[in-house]
Amino acid sequence: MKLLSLLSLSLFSLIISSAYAADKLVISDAWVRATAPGQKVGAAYMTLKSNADITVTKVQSNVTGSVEIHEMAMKNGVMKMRMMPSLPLPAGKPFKLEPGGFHLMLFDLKKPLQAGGEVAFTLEFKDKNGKVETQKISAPIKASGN
Ligand SMILES: [Cu+2]
Repeated sequence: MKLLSLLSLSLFSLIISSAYAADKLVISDAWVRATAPGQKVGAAYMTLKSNADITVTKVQSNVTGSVEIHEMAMKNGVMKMRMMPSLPLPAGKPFKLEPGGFHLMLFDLKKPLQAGGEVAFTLEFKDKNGKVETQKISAPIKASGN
């Protein structure tokens, strides 16, 4: 009996710790803008929220080998995009990648992204101790965000 309760206790803590790891980075409202035939560049949007201070260091996708984190901002009256080598996410604060702002840029698309399809992403991030983890998400392809 004692052994059994000890076992269930360790099982319980195992479940708690794995749930915590999975919840560290929560991704919601992800979508990818459909592209026209011949269009080689696409964009993806999502809301990122972490329960700890983390930095997103790398994004991978199944539709292209080249994904960059971009910031879009008005500079001297001109809309410009800037590549972010990494994206710091403060704990508990939702961070939106949305049209006209931050986004994921998908380069060298092998084929058009058609509405109704899905794109898989893997986000790699590290915590403040440098521990690297990944989070996967599947994002629907849509003509617009609505
Ligand atoms: Cu861009």
